[in-house]
Amino acid sequence: MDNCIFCKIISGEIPSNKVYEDDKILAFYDLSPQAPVHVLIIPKTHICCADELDSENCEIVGYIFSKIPQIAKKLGLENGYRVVNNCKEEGGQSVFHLHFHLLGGKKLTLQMA
Ligand code: DGP
Repeated sequence: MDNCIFCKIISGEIPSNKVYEDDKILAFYDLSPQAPVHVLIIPKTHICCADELDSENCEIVGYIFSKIPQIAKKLGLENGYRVVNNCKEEGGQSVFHLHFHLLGGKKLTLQMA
């Protein structure tokens, strides 16, 4: 999609530090890490946000979660991690291409807002 930062990362137009890639998804380090390990996992098809998911396109979410254990292991997150999705403005979303934050590398506190 034009003017989507993450679509440009997928196409290679914007460089990223990749952790995992296959034909459906890409995982790369977040530019502004909020934890010692902070990776973003995105589908290669453009979906704006979790609120845009429906029965036609939601399969990719299960696929992403099926790959998270493998990605977490590669990142050394054997002791645990957090997966976060921010949805739309009031949910704290700033990049409008569906993504999951994979955070870890320390004992995380519960911060709801
Ligand atoms: P969110 O606020 O949930 O939409 O998270 C968007 C994240 O994307 C935020 O943590 C910073 C990250 N980010 C924004 N632009 C870039 C970029 O160009 N490269 C990388 N690696 N991360 C980015």
